[in-house]
Amino acid sequence: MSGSAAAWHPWPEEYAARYRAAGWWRGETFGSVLRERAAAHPDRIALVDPAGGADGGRRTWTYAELDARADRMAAGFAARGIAPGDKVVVQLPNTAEFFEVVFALFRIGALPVFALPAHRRTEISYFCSFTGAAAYVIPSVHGGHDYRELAAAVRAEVPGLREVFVADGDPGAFTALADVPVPVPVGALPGALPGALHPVPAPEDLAFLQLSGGSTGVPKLIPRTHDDYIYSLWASNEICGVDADSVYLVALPAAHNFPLSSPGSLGTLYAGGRVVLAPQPVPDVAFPLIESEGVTITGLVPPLALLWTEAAAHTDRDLSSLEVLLVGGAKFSEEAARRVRPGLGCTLQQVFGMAEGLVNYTRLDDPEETVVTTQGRPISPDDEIRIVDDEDREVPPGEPGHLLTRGPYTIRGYWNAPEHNARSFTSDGFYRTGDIVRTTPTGHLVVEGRAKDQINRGGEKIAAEEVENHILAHPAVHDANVVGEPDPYLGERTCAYVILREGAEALRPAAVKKFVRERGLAAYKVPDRVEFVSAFPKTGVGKVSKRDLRTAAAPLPRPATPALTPTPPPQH
Ligand code: AMP
Ligand code: DBH
Repeated sequence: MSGSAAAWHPWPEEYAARYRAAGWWRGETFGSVLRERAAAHPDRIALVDPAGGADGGRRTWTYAELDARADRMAAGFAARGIAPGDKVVVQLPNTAEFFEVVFALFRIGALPVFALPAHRRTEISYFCSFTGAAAYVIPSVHGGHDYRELAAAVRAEVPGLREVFVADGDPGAFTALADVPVPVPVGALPGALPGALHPVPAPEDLAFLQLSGGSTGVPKLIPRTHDDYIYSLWASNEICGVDADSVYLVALPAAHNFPLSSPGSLGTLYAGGRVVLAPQPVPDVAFPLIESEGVTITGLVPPLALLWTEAAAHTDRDLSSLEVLLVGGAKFSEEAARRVRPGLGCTLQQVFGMAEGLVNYTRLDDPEETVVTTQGRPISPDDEIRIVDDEDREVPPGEPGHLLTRGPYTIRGYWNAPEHNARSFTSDGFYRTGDIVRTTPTGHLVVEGRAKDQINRGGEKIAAEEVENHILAHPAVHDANVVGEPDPYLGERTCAYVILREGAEALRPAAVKKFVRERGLAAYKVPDRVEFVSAFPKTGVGKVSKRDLRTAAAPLPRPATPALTPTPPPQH
């Protein structure tokens, strides 16, 4: 069965015992944590959804309210046949319902599969069919996209998908999320649903499936447990100074691992703090929220951090409550990093993390030089780091090499992917991150590059192979290679080099982009540039040299349109 040991790789018992004995794994579940916080401080505000009210105005939920809502939603899901171990694809924007739904699923031991609002038919159908999802949760319309149409297309492709829940507005042919909750008697046990036979999820059970940017033809799913993820939350809170007085702004898409857990919304809820949901990450939306809600901490990808730093110079908004800005997801240049403190008046923390586990932070008391020149050091004393050459031999200290890692919150295998796991994990359980790093004498990591065949487009990861496969489906295309090329705003953007079939009618770049888009792929995966060539550069052994393709990149035109970052930067 999907939730069973056959589908994922729990930590070997000796490691699990060690992580428990060390105090990293506390034996808590998300359901029990929320219940405890609600009991300890029922009236504290947990969530602020600035546009979530019935009239489109500000809406807040206290801890008691979130807890009660999660219970009623859990009971409603259970009544509709969602059972422990079931997968539910959750594709919600930054709204309070995201938390109501995921805590409800946590309570019944059903597993959210965290899709991003940008995902489209191809990705969602894959998540639904690959996980055998029982349900799919969407907004009605968001960002100009009608998710009900998307759900109808997915439903047609994946008949096993039993239910689609629509979180707001007109549900169309589907079920309104508001019709799901059922009353639950007061005082129900943590996680136990009255009238249901469901066992309470155990701390070592899977809590959800997170997505990997990946480097293969299809995205991979990352199985995370209550124990391991909750450890990454409270330890991140200690490192980032998140406590009950913190106000965390979710600027990036809520389901992404970074704003979810580093320390993110879930870390902040663990600490009893307040989470503010920004509908958009742009300064025009975020700055007024920082001012009115007294935001103390947030996390951004580098292009947005640059945008905010520049916009701060011209804003009338009072940003003085902001104490910490986390920047990660892609390499933050030293020059940009130096501008954060003078520009925004807050402390920068670089964060180099991955949904598979390992997260590194610069520390709040690190010297400024360390903060601007490194990507931080691991959360845990039990994070094991190896930096190796192509033959898996350790490189001398300070030399760049492949980063391998193992530890109390780093997975031992992707979900249901035995062949891929054989490549992505060593036989002794280290995850091959695909990143090239070096260490400094202080134990901080500096990201030097990447060995995986992936493009990091301003923090959005794109597996080259996935996009290549879609381009190859075009009848006029003989071969295709997708590589990253420098972009002044995004860091990297994508270029597809395409060889047309002999005798095929000439194509325009726009036709290739349209073709990829119409295959139902997230917009950020559509190549920024398409170049037609007659041959690819080859390596000595005759393989396509992506390195040569990258350096063959054309001169930089205007910045590409960002995905995580909706408006282009101001032009100077
Ligand atoms: P994923 O595995 O999809 O969660 O993406 C994680 C990857 O993002 C890492 O393995 C890195 O390649 C990249 N990444 C995340 N944070 C940083 C950072 N601060 N600097 C450079 N690369 C980063
Ligand atoms: O890029 C990431 O996946 C990432 C970046 C920063 C991440 O997962 C995280 C922090 O937790």
